[in-house]
Amino acid sequence: VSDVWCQSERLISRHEVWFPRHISELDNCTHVITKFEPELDCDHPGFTDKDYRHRRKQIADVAFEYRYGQTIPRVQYAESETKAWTHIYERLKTLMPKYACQEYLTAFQLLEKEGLYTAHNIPQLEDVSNFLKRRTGFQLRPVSGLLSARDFLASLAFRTFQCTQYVRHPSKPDHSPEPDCIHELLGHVPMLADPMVAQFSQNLGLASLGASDADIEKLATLYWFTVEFGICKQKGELKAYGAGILSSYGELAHALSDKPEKRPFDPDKTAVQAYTDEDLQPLYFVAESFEDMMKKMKAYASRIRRPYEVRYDPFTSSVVVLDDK
Ligand code: HBI
Ligand code: FE
Repeated sequence: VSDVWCQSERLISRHEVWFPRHISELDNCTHVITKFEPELDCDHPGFTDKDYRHRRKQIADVAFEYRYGQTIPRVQYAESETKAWTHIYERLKTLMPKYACQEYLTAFQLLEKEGLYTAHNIPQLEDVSNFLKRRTGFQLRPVSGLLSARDFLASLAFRTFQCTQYVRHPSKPDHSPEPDCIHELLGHVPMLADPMVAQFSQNLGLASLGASDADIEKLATLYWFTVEFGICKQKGELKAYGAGILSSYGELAHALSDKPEKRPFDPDKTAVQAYTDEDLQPLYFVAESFEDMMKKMKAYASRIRRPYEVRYDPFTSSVVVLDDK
Protein backbone atom coordinates (compact mmCIF):
# COMPACT_ATOMS: atom_id res chain seq x y z
CA VAL A 1 0.00 0.00 0.00
CA SER A 2 2.75 2.45 0.91
CA ASP A 3 4.46 1.74 -2.42
CA VAL A 4 1.36 2.73 -4.32
CA TRP A 5 1.00 5.85 -2.23
CA CYS A 6 4.62 6.79 -2.85
CA GLN A 7 4.27 6.28 -6.58
CA SER A 8 1.25 8.51 -6.94
CA GLU A 9 2.84 11.10 -4.66
CA ARG A 10 6.02 11.10 -6.71
CA LEU A 11 4.18 11.88 -9.95
CA ILE A 12 3.75 15.40 -8.66
CA SER A 13 7.45 16.23 -8.70
CA ARG A 14 8.87 17.26 -12.04
CA HIS A 15 12.09 15.44 -11.22
CA GLU A 16 10.31 12.11 -11.06
CA VAL A 17 8.04 12.27 -14.09
CA TRP A 18 9.63 10.58 -17.03
CA PHE A 19 9.11 11.97 -20.48
CA PRO A 20 11.52 12.15 -23.41
CA ARG A 21 13.99 15.03 -23.14
CA HIS A 22 15.92 14.31 -26.32
CA ILE A 23 14.60 13.17 -29.69
CA SER A 24 16.57 9.90 -29.43
CA GLU A 25 14.53 8.97 -26.35
CA LEU A 26 11.52 8.47 -28.62
CA ASP A 27 13.05 4.99 -28.94
CA ASN A 28 11.30 4.45 -25.57
CA CYS A 29 7.97 5.88 -26.75
CA THR A 30 6.77 2.96 -28.83
CA HIS A 31 4.05 1.38 -26.71
CA VAL A 32 1.55 -0.17 -29.05
CA ILE A 33 -2.13 -0.57 -28.15
CA THR A 34 -3.37 -3.93 -29.37
CA LYS A 35 -7.02 -2.95 -29.81
CA PHE A 36 -7.07 -3.22 -33.62
CA GLU A 37 -4.30 -5.73 -34.28
CA PRO A 38 -5.40 -8.27 -36.89
CA GLU A 39 -4.18 -11.10 -34.64
CA LEU A 40 -6.47 -10.13 -31.78
CA ASP A 41 -9.47 -8.30 -33.17
CA CYS A 42 -11.94 -10.70 -34.75
CA ASP A 43 -13.63 -7.81 -36.61
CA HIS A 44 -10.36 -6.90 -38.32
CA PRO A 45 -10.64 -7.69 -42.05
CA GLY A 46 -7.29 -9.52 -41.83
CA PHE A 47 -8.23 -11.69 -38.82
CA THR A 48 -8.81 -14.86 -40.85
CA ASP A 49 -6.16 -14.12 -43.49
CA LYS A 50 -2.95 -15.82 -42.47
CA ASP A 51 -0.87 -14.36 -45.32
CA TYR A 52 -1.99 -10.85 -44.50
CA ARG A 53 -1.13 -11.28 -40.84
CA HIS A 54 2.29 -12.58 -41.78
CA ARG A 55 2.90 -9.61 -44.07
CA ARG A 56 1.65 -7.17 -41.46
CA LYS A 57 4.00 -8.65 -38.87
CA GLN A 58 6.95 -8.57 -41.25
CA ILE A 59 6.53 -4.82 -41.79
CA ALA A 60 5.73 -4.18 -38.11
CA ASP A 61 8.95 -5.94 -37.09
CA VAL A 62 10.98 -3.50 -39.19
CA ALA A 63 9.45 -0.67 -37.16
CA PHE A 64 10.04 -2.55 -33.93
CA GLU A 65 13.77 -2.77 -34.64
CA TYR A 66 14.05 0.86 -35.71
CA ARG A 67 16.19 3.21 -33.62
CA TYR A 68 16.54 6.98 -33.81
CA GLY A 69 18.99 8.17 -36.47
CA GLN A 70 18.69 5.14 -38.71
CA THR A 71 17.53 5.36 -42.29
CA ILE A 72 13.95 4.12 -42.54
CA PRO A 73 14.11 0.73 -44.30
CA ARG A 74 12.40 0.62 -47.67
CA VAL A 75 9.49 -1.74 -48.18
CA GLN A 76 9.00 -3.55 -51.44
CA TYR A 77 5.22 -3.35 -51.65
CA ALA A 78 3.31 -6.20 -53.25
CA GLU A 79 1.05 -5.69 -56.24
CA SER A 80 -2.10 -6.02 -54.12
CA GLU A 81 -0.81 -3.32 -51.76
CA THR A 82 0.01 -0.91 -54.57
CA LYS A 83 -3.40 -1.63 -56.07
CA ALA A 84 -5.10 -0.41 -52.89
CA TRP A 85 -2.98 2.77 -52.99
CA THR A 86 -3.86 3.45 -56.64
CA HIS A 87 -7.56 2.84 -56.01
CA ILE A 88 -7.69 5.27 -53.11
CA TYR A 89 -5.35 7.85 -54.65
CA GLU A 90 -7.32 8.16 -57.86
CA ARG A 91 -10.68 8.37 -56.15
CA LEU A 92 -9.54 10.90 -53.56
CA LYS A 93 -8.03 13.13 -56.22
CA THR A 94 -11.45 13.64 -57.80
CA LEU A 95 -12.87 14.95 -54.50
CA MET A 96 -9.95 16.97 -53.18
CA PRO A 97 -10.45 20.22 -55.12
CA LYS A 98 -13.95 20.51 -53.75
CA TYR A 99 -13.45 19.37 -50.15
CA ALA A 100 -9.82 19.77 -49.03
CA CYS A 101 -8.48 22.88 -47.30
CA GLN A 102 -5.99 25.12 -49.09
CA GLU A 103 -2.99 24.01 -47.00
CA TYR A 104 -3.59 20.40 -48.03
CA LEU A 105 -4.01 21.18 -51.73
CA THR A 106 -0.84 23.28 -51.85
CA ALA A 107 1.28 20.58 -50.21
CA PHE A 108 -0.25 17.79 -52.28
CA GLN A 109 0.59 19.63 -55.48
CA LEU A 110 4.18 20.00 -54.34
CA LEU A 111 4.45 16.33 -53.44
CA GLU A 112 3.30 15.45 -56.93
CA LYS A 113 5.56 18.02 -58.56
CA GLU A 114 8.58 16.59 -56.79
CA GLY A 115 7.62 13.15 -58.08
CA LEU A 116 7.16 11.75 -54.56
CA TYR A 117 3.44 11.14 -54.94
CA THR A 118 2.04 9.31 -57.95
CA ALA A 119 -0.94 7.01 -58.34
CA HIS A 120 1.35 4.12 -59.28
CA ASN A 121 3.61 3.69 -56.25
CA ILE A 122 3.36 3.88 -52.49
CA PRO A 123 5.94 6.49 -51.49
CA GLN A 124 8.76 5.32 -49.22
CA LEU A 125 8.73 6.77 -45.71
CA GLU A 126 12.42 7.70 -45.89
CA ASP A 127 11.84 9.88 -48.98
CA VAL A 128 8.74 11.48 -47.50
CA SER A 129 10.55 12.11 -44.22
CA ASN A 130 13.35 13.91 -46.08
CA PHE A 131 10.77 16.01 -47.91
CA LEU A 132 9.11 17.02 -44.63
CA LYS A 133 12.47 17.81 -42.99
CA ARG A 134 13.19 20.33 -45.73
CA ARG A 135 9.71 21.86 -45.58
CA THR A 136 8.91 22.10 -41.88
CA GLY A 137 11.53 20.20 -39.89
CA PHE A 138 9.07 17.37 -39.29
CA GLN A 139 10.34 13.83 -39.71
CA LEU A 140 8.82 10.39 -39.75
CA ARG A 141 9.78 7.33 -37.79
CA PRO A 142 8.26 3.95 -38.50
CA VAL A 143 5.88 2.53 -35.91
CA SER A 144 4.41 -0.94 -35.76
CA GLY A 145 0.78 -0.02 -34.96
CA LEU A 146 -1.54 2.15 -32.92
CA LEU A 147 0.45 3.81 -30.14
CA SER A 148 -0.62 4.92 -26.69
CA ALA A 149 -1.82 8.52 -26.84
CA ARG A 150 0.97 9.57 -24.47
CA ASP A 151 3.74 8.16 -26.65
CA PHE A 152 2.17 9.38 -29.85
CA LEU A 153 1.70 12.93 -28.58
CA ALA A 154 5.20 13.02 -27.03
CA SER A 155 6.79 12.38 -30.41
CA LEU A 156 5.02 15.43 -31.85
CA ALA A 157 6.92 17.59 -29.33
CA PHE A 158 10.08 16.65 -31.27
CA ARG A 159 8.52 17.32 -34.67
CA THR A 160 8.41 13.60 -35.19
CA PHE A 161 5.43 11.75 -36.58
CA GLN A 162 5.26 8.05 -35.79
CA CYS A 163 4.11 6.57 -39.04
CA THR A 164 2.82 3.10 -39.88
CA GLN A 165 4.31 1.41 -42.92
CA TYR A 166 1.97 -1.53 -43.56
CA VAL A 167 -1.08 -1.39 -45.84
CA ARG A 168 -4.70 -2.08 -44.87
CA HIS A 169 -6.36 -5.34 -45.85
CA PRO A 170 -7.13 -5.39 -49.61
CA SER A 171 -10.70 -6.63 -49.05
CA LYS A 172 -11.63 -3.25 -47.56
CA PRO A 173 -9.64 -0.58 -49.40
CA ASP A 174 -11.99 2.19 -48.28
CA HIS A 175 -11.84 1.51 -44.59
CA SER A 176 -9.25 0.48 -42.02
CA PRO A 177 -9.88 0.07 -38.30
CA GLU A 178 -6.29 1.08 -37.54
CA PRO A 179 -3.93 3.65 -39.04
CA ASP A 180 -2.06 2.37 -42.12
CA CYS A 181 0.48 4.06 -44.39
CA ILE A 182 -2.19 5.11 -46.88
CA HIS A 183 -3.94 7.06 -44.13
CA GLU A 184 -0.64 8.58 -42.95
CA LEU A 185 0.57 9.48 -46.42
CA LEU A 186 -2.67 10.79 -47.89
CA GLY A 187 -4.07 12.27 -44.67
CA HIS A 188 -1.29 13.49 -42.39
CA VAL A 189 1.79 14.10 -44.51
CA PRO A 190 0.44 16.94 -46.70
CA MET A 191 -0.80 18.75 -43.57
CA LEU A 192 2.58 18.32 -41.82
CA ALA A 193 4.21 20.00 -44.83
CA ASP A 194 2.52 23.25 -43.81
CA PRO A 195 4.63 25.39 -41.42
CA MET A 196 1.66 26.48 -39.29
CA VAL A 197 0.33 22.95 -38.94
CA ALA A 198 3.82 21.76 -38.01
CA GLN A 199 4.05 24.34 -35.23
CA PHE A 200 0.53 23.54 -34.05
CA SER A 201 1.31 19.81 -33.93
CA GLN A 202 4.51 20.41 -32.00
CA ASN A 203 2.69 22.62 -29.49
CA LEU A 204 0.16 19.87 -28.91
CA GLY A 205 3.04 17.49 -28.26
CA LEU A 206 4.80 19.87 -25.87
CA ALA A 207 1.55 20.35 -23.94
CA SER A 208 1.36 16.60 -23.40
CA LEU A 209 4.80 16.07 -21.82
CA GLY A 210 4.39 14.94 -18.24
CA ALA A 211 0.67 15.80 -18.26
CA SER A 212 -1.74 13.83 -16.07
CA ASP A 213 -3.61 10.87 -17.56
CA ALA A 214 -6.81 12.94 -17.52
CA ASP A 215 -5.15 15.76 -19.47
CA ILE A 216 -3.64 13.30 -21.94
CA GLU A 217 -7.11 11.92 -22.58
CA LYS A 218 -8.45 15.40 -23.27
CA LEU A 219 -5.55 16.23 -25.57
CA ALA A 220 -6.09 12.95 -27.41
CA THR A 221 -9.77 13.82 -27.85
CA LEU A 222 -8.86 17.28 -29.15
CA TYR A 223 -6.38 15.64 -31.50
CA TRP A 224 -9.18 13.41 -32.72
CA PHE A 225 -11.57 16.25 -33.50
CA THR A 226 -8.91 18.51 -35.06
CA VAL A 227 -5.93 16.69 -36.60
CA GLU A 228 -8.00 13.61 -37.47
CA PHE A 229 -11.52 14.91 -38.15
CA GLY A 230 -11.31 18.69 -38.24
CA ILE A 231 -13.37 20.89 -40.55
CA CYS A 232 -12.78 24.61 -40.97
CA LYS A 233 -14.29 27.50 -42.89
CA GLN A 234 -12.30 28.90 -45.80
CA LYS A 235 -13.72 31.66 -48.02
CA GLY A 236 -17.19 30.95 -46.68
CA GLU A 237 -17.08 27.24 -47.45
CA LEU A 238 -16.53 24.20 -45.24
CA LYS A 239 -13.24 22.41 -45.93
CA ALA A 240 -11.67 19.32 -44.43
CA TYR A 241 -8.30 19.60 -42.70
CA GLY A 242 -8.48 16.37 -40.64
CA ALA A 243 -6.41 13.45 -41.89
CA GLY A 244 -9.13 10.88 -41.17
CA ILE A 245 -11.44 12.75 -43.52
CA LEU A 246 -8.84 13.60 -46.17
CA SER A 247 -7.65 10.01 -46.50
CA SER A 248 -11.10 8.44 -46.85
CA TYR A 249 -13.32 8.71 -49.90
CA GLY A 250 -16.47 7.86 -47.95
CA GLU A 251 -15.68 10.14 -45.03
CA LEU A 252 -14.91 13.14 -47.29
CA ALA A 253 -18.29 13.26 -48.96
CA HIS A 254 -20.08 12.38 -45.71
CA ALA A 255 -18.29 14.93 -43.50
CA LEU A 256 -19.05 17.87 -45.75
CA SER A 257 -22.64 16.89 -46.49
CA ASP A 258 -25.46 18.01 -44.21
CA LYS A 259 -25.99 14.50 -42.80
CA PRO A 260 -23.66 14.55 -39.75
CA GLU A 261 -24.08 16.94 -36.87
CA LYS A 262 -21.72 19.94 -36.78
CA ARG A 263 -20.88 22.08 -33.78
CA PRO A 264 -18.61 25.07 -33.41
CA PHE A 265 -15.10 24.14 -32.26
CA ASP A 266 -14.58 25.04 -28.61
CA PRO A 267 -11.66 23.25 -26.92
CA ASP A 268 -13.27 23.05 -23.49
CA LYS A 269 -16.34 21.31 -24.89
CA THR A 270 -14.59 19.37 -27.65
CA ALA A 271 -12.03 17.92 -25.19
CA VAL A 272 -14.74 15.97 -23.32
CA GLN A 273 -16.87 14.84 -26.26
CA ALA A 274 -17.20 11.06 -26.61
CA TYR A 275 -16.31 9.68 -30.06
CA THR A 276 -16.40 6.51 -32.06
CA ASP A 277 -13.54 5.10 -34.11
CA GLU A 278 -15.55 2.32 -35.73
CA ASP A 279 -17.50 4.02 -38.47
CA LEU A 280 -18.22 7.32 -40.23
CA GLN A 281 -18.27 10.13 -37.69
CA PRO A 282 -21.74 11.28 -36.58
CA LEU A 283 -20.37 14.61 -35.27
CA TYR A 284 -17.72 17.11 -36.38
CA PHE A 285 -16.47 20.34 -34.84
CA VAL A 286 -16.14 23.26 -37.25
CA ALA A 287 -13.50 25.94 -36.71
CA GLU A 288 -14.17 29.52 -37.81
CA SER A 289 -10.81 29.35 -39.55
CA PHE A 290 -7.67 27.33 -39.32
CA GLU A 291 -5.93 30.18 -37.50
CA ASP A 292 -8.80 30.55 -35.03
CA MET A 293 -8.66 26.83 -34.18
CA MET A 294 -4.93 27.04 -33.50
CA LYS A 295 -5.32 30.18 -31.39
CA LYS A 296 -7.98 28.51 -29.25
CA MET A 297 -5.88 25.36 -28.87
CA LYS A 298 -2.90 27.42 -27.75
CA ALA A 299 -5.00 29.14 -25.09
CA TYR A 300 -6.37 25.76 -23.98
CA ALA A 301 -2.89 24.22 -23.72
CA SER A 302 -1.62 27.13 -21.64
CA ARG A 303 -4.31 26.36 -19.05
CA ILE A 304 -3.17 22.76 -18.52
CA ARG A 305 -1.69 22.64 -15.03
CA ARG A 306 1.86 21.38 -14.75
CA PRO A 307 4.37 22.35 -12.03
CA TYR A 308 6.95 23.28 -14.69
CA GLU A 309 7.21 24.71 -18.18
CA VAL A 310 8.78 23.11 -21.22
CA ARG A 311 10.58 24.73 -24.15
CA TYR A 312 11.96 23.11 -27.26
CA ASP A 313 15.57 23.75 -28.22
CA PRO A 314 15.82 23.09 -31.96
CA PHE A 315 19.64 23.29 -31.92
CA THR A 316 19.90 20.15 -29.83
CA SER A 317 16.46 18.60 -30.55
CA SER A 318 15.85 18.66 -26.82
CA VAL A 319 13.11 19.67 -24.46
CA VAL A 320 14.27 22.07 -21.78
CA VAL A 321 12.34 21.91 -18.52
CA LEU A 322 12.08 25.28 -16.80
CA ASP A 323 11.74 25.91 -13.06
CA ASP A 324 8.61 24.99 -11.19
CA LYS A 325 5.84 27.52 -11.76
N1 HBI B 1 -0.82 5.81 -33.07
N2 HBI B 1 0.39 4.98 -34.84
C1 HBI B 1 -0.50 5.86 -34.37
N3 HBI B 1 -1.06 6.75 -35.22
C2 HBI B 1 -1.96 7.66 -34.78
O1 HBI B 1 -2.45 8.48 -35.58
C3 HBI B 1 -2.32 7.66 -33.42
C4 HBI B 1 -1.72 6.71 -32.58
N4 HBI B 1 -2.07 6.67 -31.29
C5 HBI B 1 -2.98 7.62 -30.72
C6 HBI B 1 -3.54 8.57 -31.70
N5 HBI B 1 -3.21 8.55 -32.93
C7 HBI B 1 -4.56 9.62 -31.40
O2 HBI B 1 -5.84 9.03 -31.42
C8 HBI B 1 -4.47 10.38 -30.16
O3 HBI B 1 -4.77 9.51 -29.10
C9 HBI B 1 -3.23 11.13 -29.91
FE1 FE C 1 -4.25 9.54 -38.09
